[in-house]
Amino acid sequence: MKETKQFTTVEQMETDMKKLKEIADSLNVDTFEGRAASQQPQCKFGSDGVCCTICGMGPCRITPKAPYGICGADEHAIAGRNFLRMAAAGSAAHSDHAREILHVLHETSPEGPYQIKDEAKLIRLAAEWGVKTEGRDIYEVAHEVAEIGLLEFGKPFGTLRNLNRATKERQEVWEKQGIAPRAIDREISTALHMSTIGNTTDPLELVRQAMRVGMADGWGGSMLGTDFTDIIFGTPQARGTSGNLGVLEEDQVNIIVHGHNPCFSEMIVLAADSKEMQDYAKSKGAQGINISGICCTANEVTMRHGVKIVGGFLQQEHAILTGAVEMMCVDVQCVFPSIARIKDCFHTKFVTSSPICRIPGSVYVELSGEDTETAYKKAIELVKDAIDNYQNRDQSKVWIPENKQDAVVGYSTEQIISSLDGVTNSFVASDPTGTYKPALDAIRAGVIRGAVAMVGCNNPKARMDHNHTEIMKGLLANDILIVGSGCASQAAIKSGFMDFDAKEICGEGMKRVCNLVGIPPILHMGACVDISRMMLLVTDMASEWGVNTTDLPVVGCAAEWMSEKAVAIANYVISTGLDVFLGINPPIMGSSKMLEITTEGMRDISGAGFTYNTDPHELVRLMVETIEAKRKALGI
Ligand code: SF4
Ligand code: MSK
Repeated sequence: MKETKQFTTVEQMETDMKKLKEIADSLNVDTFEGRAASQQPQCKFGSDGVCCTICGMGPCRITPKAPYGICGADEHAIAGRNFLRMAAAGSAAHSDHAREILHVLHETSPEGPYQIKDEAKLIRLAAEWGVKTEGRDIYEVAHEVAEIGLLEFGKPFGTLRNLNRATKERQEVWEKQGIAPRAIDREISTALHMSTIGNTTDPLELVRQAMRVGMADGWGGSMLGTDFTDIIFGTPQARGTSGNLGVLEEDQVNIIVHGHNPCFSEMIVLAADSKEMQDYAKSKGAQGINISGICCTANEVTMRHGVKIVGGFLQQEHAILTGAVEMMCVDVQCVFPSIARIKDCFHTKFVTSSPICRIPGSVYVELSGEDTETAYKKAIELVKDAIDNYQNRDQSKVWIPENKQDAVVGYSTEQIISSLDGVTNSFVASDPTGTYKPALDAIRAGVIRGAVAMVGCNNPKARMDHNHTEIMKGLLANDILIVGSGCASQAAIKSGFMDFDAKEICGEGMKRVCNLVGIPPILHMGACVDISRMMLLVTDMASEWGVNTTDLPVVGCAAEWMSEKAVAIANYVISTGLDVFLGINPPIMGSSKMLEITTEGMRDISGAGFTYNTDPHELVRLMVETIEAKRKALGI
């Protein structure tokens, strides 16, 4: 008889983290736990969103005794403007990342180092955008498509071309409600302009622009980023990997990639895979080169190469504290500047690569989208440097936790259709016009009750991965399918919930579906930008079913979010018609109107809204309630 699967509990992960924190303490270096403690109590004005620093007359803080800022703005205006600025910053981060990818696409060539891996996807996109492909060189097509894509950032007229991909109903809602995004940069600029001193103070209109700038991310920057990353590096397919701090290897050269934009990490993976570097590592006494990743760069390279996941956002410092890391290579976003201090206690080299993410104490090796020719050469030099650094590792300082779990990752929409087609239809990879029918049938029959997109970060305001994993267990037990991205996905990987064997924690219906389709109960859909894949998934499901996206028994959940990007994401998910459940309160609680607008008023705009609750079990109850209510409304 098959043994019962051993999952890794949050308590086990905490034990590992505690031991590594003790190592930090012994070295007299700070980590997030100590810094979070030293920030307590955190400023209530800030956490309620009623502190304004927008102009030089401030800061202004709203209290019962001082109900207005110097300019006369009230708490609703201040919290609304802060909320909008978070959404704008998040949209800027995802979209600028996408712009970089488009520049890389523009530089692709048959000689490399960046090439076209998914020609079929490029041709489909070219056809969608009216770009001639017949008889043309594929790179010529790629460069023209890249130019058109780049125009989406600053075109003076019209709305984003990807909005056409949505259902007719959504397109009409967006148009009617004034949230159909124009050029991406314009929405970010408008958001900043609207929220300067002396402009909009109506919180409803500030939220409306937050939705529009969020849409510029989800259906603009993020969607472009995802499509073109697939075209350059390949559309993800299901593959095996493993995750948690235990993936670091004692007898290999450990290189960690971290951040979001895979252009740098892809080159590192390629370089480390080369025979030249593998042989060089052996010549230096190592058994090989072990690449692992943190945050969304890890999600990108695991989906395309099976690269191991060393951990999520809150484990980046602890990975270095194992003493076993020769080099950490970062690109953009979610990088703790404290890495520069921690690495000084070890032999670890800390390499930054983007002009967007400059950190004192790091080695800077620039890799820009407009100058890609030398990228591979630079990656080879870095990998060689990491190998040379192996001999500097102080074995007496090495402690690698044992916990790690196997996982299956890489569920792009194309892969999901392919898996489903394994049940009923035949699938042609070059033309994924497949069907979600088996999934829809399972939902209609009630075998699966619905689906939840679990996304987002870790946040010291909650126990690391506790909200994620408790919610995952609760949803799966209720026969609710989960699709994941970002650090939420990594929580699932580290716990063992993304393994085929994980179905034993599911209800009977989910178990049957996992067995029949041959999938794990939580599908890894990628990085934060890949939440755009989820938008297309729900759009296609709604179209195939003949209902609106708001009718689907599907919701989103960011149980431990922390980034401004999550605010942008939540706004586009809600604009797409899906309710969003947050496990960390956003900084708006000091405004009764913002609370009302985001939980109720948004429903009048898009048919969906926020629910806030910091108790993961309550969140499960609320999501199940919403899903069941949607089922009832559908008559299923
Ligand atoms: Fe104060 Fe108004 Fe300036 Fe904000 S914009 S800092 S509320 S004066
Ligand atoms: S990496 S944005 S901590 S999910 Fe995308 Fe994780 Fe959140 Fe960064």
